[in-house]
Amino acid sequence: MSVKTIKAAIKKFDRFLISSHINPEGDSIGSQIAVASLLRRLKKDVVILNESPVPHTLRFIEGADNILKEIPRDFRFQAGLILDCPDMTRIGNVSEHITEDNVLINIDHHISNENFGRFNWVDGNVSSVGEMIFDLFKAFRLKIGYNEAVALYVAIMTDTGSFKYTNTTSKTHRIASELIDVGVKPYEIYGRIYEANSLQDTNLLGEALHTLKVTENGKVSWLWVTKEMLKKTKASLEGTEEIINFARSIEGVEIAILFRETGTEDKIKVSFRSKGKADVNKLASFFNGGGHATASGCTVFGKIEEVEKKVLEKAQGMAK
Ligand SMILES: [Mn+2]
Repeated sequence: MSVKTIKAAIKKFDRFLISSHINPEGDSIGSQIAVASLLRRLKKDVVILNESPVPHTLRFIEGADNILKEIPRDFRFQAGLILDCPDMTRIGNVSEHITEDNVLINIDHHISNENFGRFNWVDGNVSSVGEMIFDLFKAFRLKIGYNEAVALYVAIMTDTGSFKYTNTTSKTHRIASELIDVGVKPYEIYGRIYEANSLQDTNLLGEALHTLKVTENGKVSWLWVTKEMLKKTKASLEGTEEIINFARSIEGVEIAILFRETGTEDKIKVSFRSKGKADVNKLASFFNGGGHATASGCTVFGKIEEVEKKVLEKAQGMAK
């Protein structure tokens, strides 16, 4: 399906529930805020509902305060607009509010997307849902305002690793350029998000780097974040997502892996990053996870040492 079909679908309904995945990042938060603004300009009733809170580095985005954790009691909606989610389990407890009567509109860029909606606009070739929402503004012939531009810029900047991942295209830059023309200041947005780490999170990075290892052939690197480290540094789990980039940045590495102990016993969160050669969506799908070819994740049950062994075996098979 294309942006045109989604435009036609949106026109049919008046009341929307917008949601996105648990543990949200820049693309999910920025895209939700931008599309909510678009719908309100079309005189639609809109509620954004997320299971998880907005990470503190993203709270500066105008409209972030309007993301709710509980649905207003009298709010009835016709359509659920689900962003940046490969499947419906990713919206967590928000799914409890969705009934058979609700039409789902699915806008996503994960190649592993299950096309769970009545309307599915899924494009695995775009950097971010932010780019897709930009196209939606164009389809409705709406001039993008400053706050909308900031939200979209955040979505695109974060999902492209600040315009350096393989998903960054000339169109990505053309969109960014247009958003800058609206008034977005790249240094300001970058500073807000990437130069606002807490001392605790930086100390955690130090701890995690002590566990960094690389396979003999140098193609797979990995590190750990344990419960012990989180306790010692008082860091937040929220601040751990960027740590994997240090493993990825080593010369010759093709696959980087981060193993994180969660609060739950023997449940390990595993994140993967690839520099482009290895398809880590495939790697994650061995363990019932998914994502993109260059960034993906899964949850594996077991002790961290056991999970490391299992996952490394598969990863090494893919990066020989
Ligand atoms: Mn995304």
